Amino acid sequence: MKILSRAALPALMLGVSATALTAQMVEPTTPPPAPEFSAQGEPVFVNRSDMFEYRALESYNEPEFVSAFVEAGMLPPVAERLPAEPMVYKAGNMPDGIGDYGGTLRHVIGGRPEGWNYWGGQSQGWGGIDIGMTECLTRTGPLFTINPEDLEPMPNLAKSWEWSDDGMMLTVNLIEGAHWSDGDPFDTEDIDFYWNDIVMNGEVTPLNGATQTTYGEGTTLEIVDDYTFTMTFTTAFPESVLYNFAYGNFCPGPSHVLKPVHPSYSDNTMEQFINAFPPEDMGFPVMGAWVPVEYRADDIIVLRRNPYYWKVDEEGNQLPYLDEVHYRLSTWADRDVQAVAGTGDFSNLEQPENYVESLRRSAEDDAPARLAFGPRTIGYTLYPNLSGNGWGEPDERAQAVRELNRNADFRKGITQAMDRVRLGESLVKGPFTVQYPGGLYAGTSYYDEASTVFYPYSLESARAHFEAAGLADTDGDGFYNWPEGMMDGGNVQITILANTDYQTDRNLAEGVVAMLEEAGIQAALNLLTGNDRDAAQNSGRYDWMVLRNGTSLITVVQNTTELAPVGAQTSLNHRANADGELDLLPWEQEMVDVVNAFIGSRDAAERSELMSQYQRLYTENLYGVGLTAYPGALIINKRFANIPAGAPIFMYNWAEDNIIRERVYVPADAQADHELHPNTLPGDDGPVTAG
Ligand code: BQZ
Ligand code: CA
Repeated sequence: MKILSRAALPALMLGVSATALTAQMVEPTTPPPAPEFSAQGEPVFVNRSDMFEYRALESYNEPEFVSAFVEAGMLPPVAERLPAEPMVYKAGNMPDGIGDYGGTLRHVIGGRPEGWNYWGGQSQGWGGIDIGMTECLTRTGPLFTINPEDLEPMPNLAKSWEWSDDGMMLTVNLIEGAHWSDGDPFDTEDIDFYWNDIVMNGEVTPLNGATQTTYGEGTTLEIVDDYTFTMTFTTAFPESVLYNFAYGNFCPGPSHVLKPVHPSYSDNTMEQFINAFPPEDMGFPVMGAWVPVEYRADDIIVLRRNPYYWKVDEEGNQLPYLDEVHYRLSTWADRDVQAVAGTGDFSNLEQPENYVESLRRSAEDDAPARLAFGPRTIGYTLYPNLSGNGWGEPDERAQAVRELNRNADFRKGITQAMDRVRLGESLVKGPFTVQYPGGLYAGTSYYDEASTVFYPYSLESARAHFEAAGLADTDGDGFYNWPEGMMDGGNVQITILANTDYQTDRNLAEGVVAMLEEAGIQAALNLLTGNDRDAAQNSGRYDWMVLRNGTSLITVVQNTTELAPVGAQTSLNHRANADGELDLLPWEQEMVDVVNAFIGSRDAAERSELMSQYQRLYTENLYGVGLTAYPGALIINKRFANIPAGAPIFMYNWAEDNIIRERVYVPADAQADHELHPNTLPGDDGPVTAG
């Protein structure tokens, strides 16, 4: 620690000797060991080719009620509704084999739909609804069951791809003859619109956000024919693009309905484009297995099977098996309660406050749902806004906080004010939570403990770092003041942005505020509901935020560009200002270089070494202040079959993707009468019956 040189001047000005300061500071260590917690249920590891293939079958089947639509001339025969070579799921990989048609899957979600324009960045309420409606070029959720030697994104809408010899070009082959749920052909018109008018248009960012640098600076895309396109890169073999072809990043929209209302092809403003498909509008075309047919605000969204879905089982049964899916518009906590009570069918148990009651209820003989804990992949980080050049238009106070955030001593003070044992126990007692330093998760493939720097809890050391950052309690009220001439010398005040839709997020944010106050920093909560919180984060309108981490810190290969400010809009907590300028700190630049080198490398040993460097840069410099991490549990009603063993609630994606819902079924003799629109198919204005 070069504390003498850096802190000497401010310390001497405050009459505290620099040596006294260093005596109070507690050195960083490596992280404390995680309490043993073994996940229940192991995945059955297979190769992707064991799971599915693309193949034409002799004949195809559909639910009886759908045939009535064909007989009434309302639909083409099923063979014409399917691609030449549909995706065929192999029975050998289905835990409970070929399924029965019928049944309803009842999700409960805590989000709310803003509209159907996922490509305009609108949320549909999360909880699996967008994952199910928007299918993407590749798929990664189910990768938790794939053998490490075959670990590469699964083909999905892209059925195959080839690299050029020099690795500078990728040729992508789409599935041929698939249709949107309204019968419109799926082809490279949809790719062209998505790439040129959404991804490369800096004014709009799709939900979960592919941006101009997600596929590498300077990358171009060319359409070759109806089902083929190429991408040309500026570095060789950026294989991470295949992961960024998956959910969230390359999920093309229905260009036949989006293009006519896009600003480049109409008189609409971007705002009008984004809001062109309100949740009340039914019949929005999807590539997913189910299509919205009913929306009642704050009550429910009902979806019915997509008659053009492009996947079948080995006996030629067009999928999905389940005819109807609900998203009850409630709260995330209620999702847990309803799943264990049996009035809902699915939950990712991710809020530890509900663990004890959920475990107790699920242990009873007559419990309606199975509950299985997975690996420790749910984690929270306290992120500083590291922009010093105006991202999010800060006022004088907010700008002053950001200047502090960019000071290593201030960040060290913040992290050493965190008592992570107390934070974890405030959520749940027992072997669940671990003190999380931040950065890559312990127990994951790129984690390297020796590269992980942990700053232990110490109020004394926290205060020493705040003083080394030039702060002093000049009016003796127990809270640090701004230096003379700044903000009228009043107390430093920082705000903590958090998601009010989760008890856990609120508990952690409240704990952070209390601990900062104990260390002499006044903090206030800024609790916003999901969609507003996400918007505040993405526009940089916050000082610090409590954030539940995404997949990038768990798998590294999914959403890799999120790991550092490699592009203007890729980082979680440091994006470019309105002029497109990123004012990276030196160690941030090093992180960017390491992440870019990782993206460009095909050498496993080199990639591991680069991620060790990343981990040291992240945890030593506190790109984020880790708080706590713990295992989640999957809760699913016992009547459902084909649930893959060991499915984690969160890894490459959420369980709503991981369990492959289009293969899930309810055995005929266990189907309950939950259907709200039996024997109907999606129409332009809602559910329609045959004839
Ligand atoms: C899972 C998930 C499926 C988003 C969302 C929500 C948004 C965030 C995050 C989770 C919910 C559930 O998480 O909590 O268990 O069902 O939907 O998408 O927190 O506010 O923006 O990143 O995935
Ligand atoms: Ca004060």
